Amino acid sequence: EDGYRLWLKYDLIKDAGQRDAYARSAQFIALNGNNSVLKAAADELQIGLQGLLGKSIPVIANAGSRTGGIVLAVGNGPTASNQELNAEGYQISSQSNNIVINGKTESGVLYGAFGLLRQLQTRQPLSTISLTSNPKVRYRMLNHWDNTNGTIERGYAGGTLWKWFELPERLDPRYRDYARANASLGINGTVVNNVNASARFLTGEYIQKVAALATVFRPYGIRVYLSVYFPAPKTIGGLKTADPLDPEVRKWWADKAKEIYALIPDFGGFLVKANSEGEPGPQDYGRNHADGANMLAEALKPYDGIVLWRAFVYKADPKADRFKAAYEEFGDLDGKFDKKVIVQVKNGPIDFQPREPFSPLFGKMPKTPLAMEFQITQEYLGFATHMVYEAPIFKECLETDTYAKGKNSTVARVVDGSLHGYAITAMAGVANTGSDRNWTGHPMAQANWYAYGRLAWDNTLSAEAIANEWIKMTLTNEPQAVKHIADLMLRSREIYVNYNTPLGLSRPWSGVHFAPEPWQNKSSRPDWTAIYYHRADSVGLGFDRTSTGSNALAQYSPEVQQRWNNVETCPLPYLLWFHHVPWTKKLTTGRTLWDELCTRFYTGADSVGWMQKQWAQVKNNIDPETYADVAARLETQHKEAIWWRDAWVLYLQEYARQPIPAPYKKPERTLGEVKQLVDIYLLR
Ligand code: BDP
Repeated sequence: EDGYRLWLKYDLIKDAGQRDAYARSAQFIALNGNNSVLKAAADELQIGLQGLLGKSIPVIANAGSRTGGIVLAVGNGPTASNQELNAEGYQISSQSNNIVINGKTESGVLYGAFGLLRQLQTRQPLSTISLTSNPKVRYRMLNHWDNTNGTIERGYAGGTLWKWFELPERLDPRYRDYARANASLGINGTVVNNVNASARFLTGEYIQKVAALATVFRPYGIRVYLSVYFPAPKTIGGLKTADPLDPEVRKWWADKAKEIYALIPDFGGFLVKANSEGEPGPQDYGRNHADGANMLAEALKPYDGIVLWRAFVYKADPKADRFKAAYEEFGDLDGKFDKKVIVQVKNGPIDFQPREPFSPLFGKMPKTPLAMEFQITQEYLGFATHMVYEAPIFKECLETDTYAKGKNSTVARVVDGSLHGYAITAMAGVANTGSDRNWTGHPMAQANWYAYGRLAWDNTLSAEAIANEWIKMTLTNEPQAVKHIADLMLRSREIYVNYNTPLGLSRPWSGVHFAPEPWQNKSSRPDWTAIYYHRADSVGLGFDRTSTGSNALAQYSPEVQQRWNNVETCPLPYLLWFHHVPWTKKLTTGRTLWDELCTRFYTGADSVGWMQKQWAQVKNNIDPETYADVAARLETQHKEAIWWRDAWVLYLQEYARQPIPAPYKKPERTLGEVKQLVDIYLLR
């Protein structure tokens, strides 16, 4: 078992009785016509049923009076009513002794086919099946940070999946499997290249390559998008400026869009990182984000494409609080964007930390559709050696109340449009896929791709339900083992936070975002040092964002402020995000800040030992290769968790000047020794 098949394993169901019961309901697949999306649906059902039932199931053109099969139906189909369906939703029901998969569109049927297979994979009964499922947001995307040279920014599972040097002529079979995996979750958009974009992607040469990828993705309901380099009209267009208000620049983009749509008629649109981390943008010409985004929207006007304009911006100002930057730049532009524009906001105000409060922008822009950007790749979550199940991170953000329109104005409702009635809605996940045979490096990181996709489809699913599905489809159906693994997954994020950034600490790293470096104090920008974020001093620890400090809290609704701006009542997970807390301050746990920090660092690192034991319990239920892979990675994780703990406690101890509280033992190494380890790690 090499993990290549992801959650689409379709291994033979061992229980013959169950297999027969399923087989009685799946004697044929009826499909009228030769639409390529429907064909993909029927193909998948054939592959899946062949594996699960050990039988080859015929595809027939029309069920006629036959019963005991699966009928794919588009439009009004034979179901009683599909009023409850939106464009990509599906309904699976039992009718006249057939299982009917009904969708308003072919894509709906495709998602229904995967939905039906999921029922078998998780061993649900089929005889009485009746389910309706609709995606909650319209654009459910993966963002690949892939470069022309084959590398992936913040990718930890090998190189890019896209073989640029072979495209457009050769289509790697893997592209189709990638598309199948995404379609199984309902992901319908792929941004193929890095947000730090090369202008090369807009050349004729690359548009052809991307068009070739699009032909493979199309039958799976997936549209391709490009990240664009804002000054491309200058770099590859030979113009003197990239000013978005310049008529020639506007014409260049309009022509470029035309060229793209001629080759990719269902092209999805543009993703833009501008005036962010050194990337050029409209501000270079005295214009604002809306000017830039609206110009691109105008270029896309004749077509069914959108502009995803990122709000990940902050300036190198030593006095500013980076936390506030996006809100300050975007807040006043609410209502100024073209209706084809959606502003893509990272879940937190800083940058994909193990735990962040939600970005205040989600409570601010009622007139501007906001897309959620989550990071699936584990940039700040231990790359591909630490096991961190991310659904709890995504859920925590989605479920937080912004109070934008009073109680129950959750981030989820902002993003899915139900709060403000956004015309377009989107969710983006920064992909964790790469050329590794198992796609994601850490076998358990497949669950993060899975969980992201499931939540993009339906933000009400629970982290636990998603974990259970994924485990059953991927690892084992044995109930006790499923329980053990789910428990492990569901606790993994909190464990990581405990040894890594407890109580609301953030960014204790330098450029590589892996090794502990809370002492790091030199960089080309103050906000690229660790000390900028944790603010340890002789008095205490944490970033004061109340009115006595940066007052970033003022960017939230009064109800949110009330919860977070009092150090006595601020929830501990967010404490140091908002408060500079004295080392000796008693927290609600009854311990002082210093003791509580130590407790978290130590229990966090110890808990990885618990994770190893928990994993060992399922040894007999898991394929041996996967078992050994995860066990080995957990061993590394344990070693590194202790490394993290030691780095933090020894460093902070210099400020807190207190002993490590009992029963915890003093680290076996000195701060100097830990620093040396990190220096070696950072050597190139
Ligand atoms: C940060 C990454 C950087 C990305 C940037 C972004 O460290 O590589 O380019 O985000 O999202 O997390 O633009």
